[in-house]
Amino acid sequence: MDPYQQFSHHVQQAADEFRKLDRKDAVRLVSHLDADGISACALLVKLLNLDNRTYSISIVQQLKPEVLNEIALESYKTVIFSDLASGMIEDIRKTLPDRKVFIIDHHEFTEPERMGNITLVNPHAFGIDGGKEIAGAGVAYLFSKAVDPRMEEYAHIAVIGAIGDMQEDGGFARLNNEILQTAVEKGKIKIIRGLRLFGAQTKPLHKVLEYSTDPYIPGVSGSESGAIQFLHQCGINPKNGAGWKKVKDLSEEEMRTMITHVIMRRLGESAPEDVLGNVYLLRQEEEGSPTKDAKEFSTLLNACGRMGKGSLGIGACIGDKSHKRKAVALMAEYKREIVNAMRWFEENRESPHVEKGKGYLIINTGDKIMPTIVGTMASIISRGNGMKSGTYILSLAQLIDGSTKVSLRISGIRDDPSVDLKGTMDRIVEGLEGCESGGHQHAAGAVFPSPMEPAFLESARRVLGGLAMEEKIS
Ligand SMILES: [Mn+2]
Repeated sequence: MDPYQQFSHHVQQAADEFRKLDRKDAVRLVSHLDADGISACALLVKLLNLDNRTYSISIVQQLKPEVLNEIALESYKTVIFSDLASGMIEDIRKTLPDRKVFIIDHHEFTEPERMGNITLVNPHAFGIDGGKEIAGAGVAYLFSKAVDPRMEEYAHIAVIGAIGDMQEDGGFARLNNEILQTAVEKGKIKIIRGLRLFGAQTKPLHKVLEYSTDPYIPGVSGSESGAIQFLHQCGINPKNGAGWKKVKDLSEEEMRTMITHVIMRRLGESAPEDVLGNVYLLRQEEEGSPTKDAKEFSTLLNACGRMGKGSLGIGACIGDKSHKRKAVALMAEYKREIVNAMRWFEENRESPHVEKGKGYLIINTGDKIMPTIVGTMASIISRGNGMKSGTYILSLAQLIDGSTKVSLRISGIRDDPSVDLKGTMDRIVEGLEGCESGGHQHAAGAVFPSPMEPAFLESARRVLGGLAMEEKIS
């Protein structure tokens, strides 16, 4: 059997285990708070609904030992973790020895000594790359479909999760692609070739162009007047009567003209035609809504999770109209939080909260910024103007429970294989007892008790400063 057949066989076995569970017993679900985690949870919720089972949900940023301790006090006989927990198998086995546990995940992990009562469904166990080929929602989809084939009707939710985890790159790799094909066959997703512009469904056209930093459009990105002027050059009136035109208002002819002009503007860039990509539209969603484009949908889910209202995102995924409306409203609040965070950063740039080192920036927000959006803030700063390419951005936020959450990003360089933020974070926390790290190549994080901040920062300065030195030499 090849690895894919083995994985599929294993998913089937896990589904058999699940079917054996008594319907009288409620199930405990715990999922990650990002778009992928919420999509994964939505699929499991759908499955439990179809299967006439009752359940209770928690959406968390990290699976900390405290979460496991709380579950240990509850009476649920079955616990399902999705889009997290692969790295916590030992802790789970020790804290929940008498429960049936399912881990439905795609994060890398080290094989534990014993699995005990845990059923792990993770492509990495079969040498399949869960970083590229399938996200947490995809694994949840395969598992759900193995339990109940009717779940094929929800394949598109797994696609939203994969997009949220940045697994789309001019198309999808094998497992994701199979799931996408099902969503297309079921009439849920339509793929169109178009400009890779974020917000195309909901924002005015000139705003979409102004905010486009990837692809970067010289003279247009970052400039509202530049964007309006650009549209006039294309022979497109940016206005639509009294309001502004959106991408959907363009004729095919206008769209083609605009694409040509964007490419011409980018002739000085390394890949000028790199503006076209696949756009994944959800057929059943309304035109112009933030849930029409799968990419925007994933942003909406992420916002719900980070604002502490993951259940709204789950409702939006499974088609609950009222939840969807509330989720869209929440998006505005989320944007305000980000604007506040960026304003705090601008105001404190020259204060002791922001430390500029050689090749790195450390931003200690204390308790001023929501811990769930500190990583987003670091990402925006890393993409901003005036940040030297290759600068490490480390941000810290204190949680009310007495721990500190850290995010690591890097500016510029996107496809440099020598960049490995997860590896860098692992080096920073090495030898720091009680400090947990995680993440991947382009984004990493850590959590530790707040009194450890000085020790953590000392190590971070040494590691990040050392990387800046290495780059100079090479
Ligand atoms: Mn994920």
